[in-house]
Order: sequence, then C-alpha cells, then structure tokens
Amino acid sequence: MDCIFCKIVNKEIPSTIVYEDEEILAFEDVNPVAPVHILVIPKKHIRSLNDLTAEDSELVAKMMLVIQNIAKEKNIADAGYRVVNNCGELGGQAVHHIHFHLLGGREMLWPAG
Ligand code: DGP
Repeated sequence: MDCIFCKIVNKEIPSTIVYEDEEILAFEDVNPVAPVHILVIPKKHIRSLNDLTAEDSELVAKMMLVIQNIAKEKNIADAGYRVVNNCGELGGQAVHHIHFHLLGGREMLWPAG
C-alpha cells in the first residue's frame, strides 16, 4: 500500500518521533503551522474518521491520552492547544491515514479556515 504514514510507521521514511508504542506513533509535522505541531496516528492503516468502527474506540481513546501527555511534555497543556482531524476532501485531508494534529504554542483562531 502506498501510504506515506505507513512508511513512517515502518521507518521507511524518517521522521522526528515524539512518542511510540505498539499501536500509536506521534511525530513532528514536516510542515509545521504552529510552534508545536505533532501528528498522532494509529500504526494500523485507517483511512479516515469515516472508517473508524466501534472496535477502534479504545485505540482512539488512547490516542487522546497520548495527545494529552505530549501537550504536558511540550508545556502547552496549561496555556491551551488545539486538536484537529481533517476528514475527506472538503475537510482538507491530504494524507489518507487517519491522524490528529496537535497544535500549540500560539493563539489559535476561530473559526478555523
Ligand atoms: P492533512 O491535511 O490533515 O492530511 O495533514 C497532513 C499533514 O501531514 C500535513 O500537515 C503535512 C504532514 N506530512 C505530509 N507528509 C509528511 C511526511 O512525510 N513527514 C511528516 N513528518 N509529515 C508529513
């Protein structure tokens, strides 16, 4: 499968990893839009939020806790941060392997663009 994030999971493409366990990988976004910009992904290939099933519930909950922990480690937890999932074409999803953006270190605007 020609998935760039699967290649990052398999270490075929280098990345700056900030967290890894059996199921989850977190790494710095190659094109950061904030001082802290980390992508949190499941190691198993799930195409988008539309493709999650009830069986993925625990995995998604773990990903949220990974995000919470990274926010603490990066010292952005107290100030606040944003978690983004882009789903599908109109949602702006460019990489079709589900991922959550952790954005912090600056004030976030609303509504999002
Ligand atoms: P999205 O639009 O939500 O699908 O965002 C995809 C993000 O993935 C985008 O912010 C840039 C990032 N990205 C794409 N290719 C690579 C890569 O090879 N390495 C890293 N670290 N990030 C990547």
